[in-house]
Amino acid sequence: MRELVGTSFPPGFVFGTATAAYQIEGAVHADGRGKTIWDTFSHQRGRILHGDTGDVADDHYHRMKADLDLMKWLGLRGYRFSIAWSRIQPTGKGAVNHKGMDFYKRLVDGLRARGIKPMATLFHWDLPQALQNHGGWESRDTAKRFADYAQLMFEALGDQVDTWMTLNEPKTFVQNGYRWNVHAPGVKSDARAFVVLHHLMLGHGMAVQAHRASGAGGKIGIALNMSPVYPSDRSSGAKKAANWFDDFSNRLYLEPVLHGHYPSGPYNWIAKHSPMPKKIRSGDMAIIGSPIDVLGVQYYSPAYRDRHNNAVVKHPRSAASWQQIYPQGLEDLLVRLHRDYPRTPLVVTENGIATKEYLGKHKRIEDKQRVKFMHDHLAAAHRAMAKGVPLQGYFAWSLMDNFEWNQGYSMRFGIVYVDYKTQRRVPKRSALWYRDVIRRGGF
Ligand code: GBH
Repeated sequence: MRELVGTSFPPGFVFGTATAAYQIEGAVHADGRGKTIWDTFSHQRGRILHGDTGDVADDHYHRMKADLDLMKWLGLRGYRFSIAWSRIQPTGKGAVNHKGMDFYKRLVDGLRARGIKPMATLFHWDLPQALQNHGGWESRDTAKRFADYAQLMFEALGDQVDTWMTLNEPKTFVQNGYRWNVHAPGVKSDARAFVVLHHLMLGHGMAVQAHRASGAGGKIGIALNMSPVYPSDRSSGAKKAANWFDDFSNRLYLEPVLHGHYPSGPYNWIAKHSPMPKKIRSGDMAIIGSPIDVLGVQYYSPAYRDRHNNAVVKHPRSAASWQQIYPQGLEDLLVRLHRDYPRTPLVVTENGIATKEYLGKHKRIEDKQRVKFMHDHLAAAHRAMAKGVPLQGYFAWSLMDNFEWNQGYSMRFGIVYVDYKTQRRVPKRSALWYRDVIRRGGF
């Protein structure tokens, strides 16, 4: 392995930024796009802070060319975006909607022309509403539909996309969407949630197999959000609670994908609360465990558990109440993933911090907190690499401020500020800093 000096990253290391379709595109009626569960959800009263919706968002659908030039100006080596399934198949099945497909073809062409490696996520939560009307991910059929849609994408862009990610954060979709009723489709049912989990996993595995069958050149993986879990003190109770939470929030997603089975602790709990076990057919686990080329790691916050199994806060929080700032957690997480899954290369597909800044009369947003956050997390990633972790890249969440789900536009994660009245993009201090880091290959 090439020696890492100071905080310089290896030449092939992919410095990128990430976004997702519903959070930036807007243009929800353009070119035959079908309705999604997030269109439905965001238009229900009381669901989203201030009644915000993704109808316009960053209007990226109409401003893609300028946004590509912004990425070029930043010097990005990679860009992670998601594809809105309902632009490709408005009802989630059937023939390709060519105008929708053309948008992603132009995006991918534009990235490649600028020397930016495209990473495409196939599902970042915006399920076509027509499929939801037939049970959505509670229905096994949706996994098959997803693999069919994935296959259409591999046929169209298989040779141009560097890396495919099947699903973004199945945990968040299951938890927020089906257990806590705060994301689309707005359900509160453990029974249904874990059926959804199995079908998501199955869809992932079927898409991986479709990718292999297509003969496309690129890599494929899945993007999982994970938190290192620490006991809040030295008691055996806290240790036990932390292990349980780790099983439930990390291993429940890692083990099926990388070892082809659900971990027994969470599985036994699920079996008591959900008919999910009845949905597992013979052969499913082998499909789910189909080998992947890369694991996407999304890290925002650590988690602590005390002996009463309560969550404990130990570090300063960001503007998002759920986020504790702890860069060391990223090193710990990466090292642990490499220890448990030594054959799998890793890429940080999301890492970022929420702020609530407003441009006002100032010319620039001096987001020193974000600069420090990115610096400290990149340094943590670098330490993990120095310990031998095969980390291939780092994608900052996010390229620009966007629709932060149930928090609407109030929560800003971008390194580029978006003025939602004018759609003007204004690079924050963190964007200038990142640009410099990319140019120098480190800091
Ligand atoms: C990622 O989610 C998403 O992939 C991305 O779309 C999003 O914009 C970004 O990070 C920033 O949030 O829901 O209040 O009960 C991170 C997902 C957010 C999931 C916080 C768990 C827990 C607290 N995490 N959530 S809450």
